[in-house]
Amino acid sequence: MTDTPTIPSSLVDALRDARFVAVLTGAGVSAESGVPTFRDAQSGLWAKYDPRELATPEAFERNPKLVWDWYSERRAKVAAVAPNLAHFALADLERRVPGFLLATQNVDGLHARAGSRKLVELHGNITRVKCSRCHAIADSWSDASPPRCVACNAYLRPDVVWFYELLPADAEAAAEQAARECDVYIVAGTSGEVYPAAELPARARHAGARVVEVNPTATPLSAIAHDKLRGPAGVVIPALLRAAFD
Ligand code: BV8
Ligand code: ZN
Repeated sequence: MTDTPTIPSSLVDALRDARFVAVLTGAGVSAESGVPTFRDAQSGLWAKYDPRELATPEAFERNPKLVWDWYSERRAKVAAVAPNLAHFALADLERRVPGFLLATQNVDGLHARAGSRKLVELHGNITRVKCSRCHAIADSWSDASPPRCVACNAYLRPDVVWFYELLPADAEAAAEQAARECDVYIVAGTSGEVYPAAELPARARHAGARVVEVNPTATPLSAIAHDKLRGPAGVVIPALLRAAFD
């Protein structure tokens, strides 16, 4: 049993008295569900590709079949796993504090499946598919690689944010506002290397929030975290809730 890091009593008080709690999550929060993180070596036929090269408009332009098949494999993996204790604890935290917003970089949809509602998906969602030209969301699609849009015949693509594409404006604005307004900012399971999401914890600290990092290892964000809870999110976040609310 992974031992739970000690939760400072001042953090417990801060969480209990918080008017607004904001959270940023990354791939590490889904690791215990069996979803490989971005830094985990890609397996099988994808081993020779850097995810950051595949997740770009250029890659899709160059080789639409390759990119579509990569996402199809990831979509199938995500459909075969379930949310873990970290996802459920964050959905529970949402119900225990007056103000709350969870901003995720994850495209796996596991937060929503765990019951999170005050949730914004900064980088989209892999279970959704849209047209690469008219952006119409497709409810169903052929098994072609990639399939085509019934309205304009352009290729369909996953409804995710690729590198060098802008984030959904409403999601980004909501995440920035939550960072400015929160009393406690929890950043869990992210390496803090992808922008603009990686700027959010610093904005929260700058606005006076207490920043809590949940990650087994140190990251560039550790420097701005008041609390560094070293352990897996599926152990640490439930422990945080037990300490503060049970
Ligand atoms: C944009 C969707 C405007 C697709 C993703 C400023 C400086 C430098 C570069 C830039 C900058 N501003 C913009 C850029 C460019 C770029 C960027 O940030 N590049 C980086 C690589 C330097 N940003 C963009 O392109 C963004 N768009 O800026 O548009 C623009 C336009 C034109 C030109 C310039 C700017 C769009 C970024 C979004 C890209 N899409 N995903 C898909 O999923 O396929 S990013 C994707 O990678 C994820 O969503 C996530 O954001 C990132 C992976 O990071 P993490 O989630 O943190 O995962 P990682 O594996 O790295 O780390 C896991 C962590 O978990 C580790 O720390 C590990 O220790 C920990 N962990 C492991 N197990 C556990 C655990 N923690 C807890 N519990 C455990 N059990
Ligand atoms: Zn179309």
